[in-house]
Amino acid sequence: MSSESLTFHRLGCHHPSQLVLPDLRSKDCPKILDTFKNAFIAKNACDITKEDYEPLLHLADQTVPCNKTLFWSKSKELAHQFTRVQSGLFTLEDTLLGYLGDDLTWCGDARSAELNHQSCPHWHECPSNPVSVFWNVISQKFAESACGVAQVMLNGSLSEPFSKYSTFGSVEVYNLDPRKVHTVQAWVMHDVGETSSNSCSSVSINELKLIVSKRNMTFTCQNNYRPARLVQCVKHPEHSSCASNI
Ligand code: N1C
Repeated sequence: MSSESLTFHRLGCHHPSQLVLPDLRSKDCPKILDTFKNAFIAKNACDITKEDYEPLLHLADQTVPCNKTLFWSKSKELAHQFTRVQSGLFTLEDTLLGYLGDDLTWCGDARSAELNHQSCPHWHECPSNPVSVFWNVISQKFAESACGVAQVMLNGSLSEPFSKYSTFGSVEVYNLDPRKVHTVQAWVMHDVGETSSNSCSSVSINELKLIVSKRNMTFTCQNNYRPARLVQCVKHPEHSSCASNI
C-alpha cells in the first residue's frame, strides 16, 4: 500500500472533470472532509464499523447512470486507463469517494484527535481498520447502485481471474440488485505477450458465472475485449497480437 497518508489535499474541490460529479459544486467540501475524518478520528484503528462511514456515504451520495459501471479485480491500472479514454464508463475511483481514498492510507488513534501519521494497521492485523472498512462500504454502495448491464474487468494472466476473496468476489457481486441489473459482462484481459488462452472457459470464470446465474442475472464473457486490448496495445504496438489491422 502507498505510504501517502490521507492529507485531504484531494478535497480542495479540484476534481478531474471526468468524475461523475454533476452536482459536485453543490457539495460542501469542508463538510465532506470533516465527515470523512469523523469516521475514524479519535477511534481505535482496529474497531471501525460500517456505521462509522454512514454519515459520509449519506453526504457524498452519488449514482452512476445505468450500463456505465465498470468493476474490476486485479486489473486496476488497465481499468483506469480504459475509463480515461472511454469516459462514458465509471469505476469506483471515478466517483467522489473512490477518488478521495484511492492509493491512500489513513487511520486515527483512540488517544488522540489527530491523523495517525506513524503507522496504520494492516488488514491481516485487524480487518476492521479504517481503510478496509471504507473500501468495503463504498464498494457495497457502488454495487447496489448499478443498473442495466454491469461490466467487470478481470485479469486473465492470473490462475484465478475471479477470486471469491477479492472485493469484487466477496462484496460487489453479491450486492448487485438482480431487479436492476440484468446482465454481468466480464472482460478477461491477458497481458500482451502472453501465450493466448481463452480464460472465459476456465474453472475460475465458471465459478463467477454460477454465482451470477444463481442470482438470476445473465452472464456473458469476452476474452481480451477489443477496446481494452487496444489500450494495452498502445504500449506494445509492434507485438504480433497487436498488429492486426485496426
Ligand atoms: O479486491 P478487488 O481488487 O477485487 O477490488 C476491486 C473492486 C473494484 O470493482 C472496485 O469497485 O472493489 C472496488 N475497490 C476499489 O475501487 C479500490 N480502490 C482501491 C476495492 N478496493 C480498492 N482499492 C484498494 O485495492 C483496496 O485497498 C483493496 O484492498 C485493494 C483491492 O484490489 P484488488 O484485489 O485488485
